[in-house]
Amino acid sequence: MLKTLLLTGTLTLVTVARPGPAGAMEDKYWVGDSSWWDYEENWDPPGQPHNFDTVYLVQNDAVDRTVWYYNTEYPDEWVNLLTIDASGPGTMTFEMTSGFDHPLKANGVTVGGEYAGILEQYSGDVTVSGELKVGDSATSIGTYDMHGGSLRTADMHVGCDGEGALHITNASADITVSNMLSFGPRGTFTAVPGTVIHMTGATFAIEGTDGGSLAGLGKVELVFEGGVGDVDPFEVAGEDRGAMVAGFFGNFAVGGLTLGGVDIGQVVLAESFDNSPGPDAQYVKYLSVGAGSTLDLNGHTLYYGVLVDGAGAIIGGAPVRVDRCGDADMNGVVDGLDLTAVLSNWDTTDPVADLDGNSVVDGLDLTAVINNWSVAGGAVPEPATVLLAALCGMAAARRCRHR
Ligand SMILES: [Ca+2]
Ligand SMILES: [Ca+2]
Ligand SMILES: [Ca+2]
Repeated sequence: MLKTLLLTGTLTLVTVARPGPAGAMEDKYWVGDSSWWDYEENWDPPGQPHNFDTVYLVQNDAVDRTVWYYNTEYPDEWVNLLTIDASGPGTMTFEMTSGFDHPLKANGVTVGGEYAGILEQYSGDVTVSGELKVGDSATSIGTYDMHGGSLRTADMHVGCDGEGALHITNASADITVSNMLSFGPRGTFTAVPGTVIHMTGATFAIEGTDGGSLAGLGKVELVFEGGVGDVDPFEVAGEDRGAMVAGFFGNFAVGGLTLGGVDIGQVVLAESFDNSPGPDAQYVKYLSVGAGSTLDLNGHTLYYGVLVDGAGAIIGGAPVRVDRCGDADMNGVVDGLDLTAVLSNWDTTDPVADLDGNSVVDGLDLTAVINNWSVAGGAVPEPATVLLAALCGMAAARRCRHR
């Protein structure tokens, strides 16, 4: 629709010049319907927010509104708190529109404060010096869909006390959290493979008890790179299902835990919340502890599928390698992709294809693929995937007992 409007000229981008010097900080309320951020008449008091104004994208009627962000007038100025919150049946969506790479700088952003709010980011750079809260109070529903662009925030809380959803639909989304990334009791998270979240001094916290609601964790790589003066707690959240691939599904498993990026990373496993039955354990598909980095298990159980890099220090216990049962890429299906991984890395030390962990890709790894062959090339629905993983785990247990 937006493109249509632009092409037909029914909506013309006009940046309204504000005469005179910048005024004092104000409370700015959206009073327009769906329209552009920089149109003066959409605001009460009139004028595009800037200069640490407190911004309310709120409404209480049945109209669905989208506020398209367009800011060439004050690209370097900050707003104080931006709140996106609809109390009526209509939706309130704040959209960082595709093709307009305009920066948004805020002390804080609340998506769903007491009611419901939606943030759709296709483009542009969001910088938050304090808290980005998605689903703040108990009555709120917040949704943050990130399709591109960048986010730099001190804190990101997905589901503070309310329902908060984070959906990352494009691996090009550039995300850095510098103080805390938390998922609350009603937080949900989905992501596409290849998603990376940079943790530059950030605690990782989970308060939920349903691993399936945070399935995105299994797709994301968390890169801890806070430097020498920083040690980041990491909440251990999964159910201890033993050294089996079943631990990777619906169980708070993280796709990649990487220590060391632009700087070294130091992480200490922590148990602040009882997320799962029994003592919590953490599953990680790809574990990398780079030279100079330190991972402190702190007495907790950490399972991993592939040790990508172990040049750094691992203290406080020893991580346990999961028997991947032929599932080289840990996607819950043993199929042609796993076979290709083994054959294309034949006679190398490739850690992904080295299924049995004997440091060479050979007939033993090929046998693991063949013996656990599950579905011939087809994708299977999630429940079946979990079942296959569980069966695979059971098979592994039987083999272990036979040894
Ligand atoms: Ca826990
Ligand atoms: Ca597989
Ligand atoms: Ca091997």
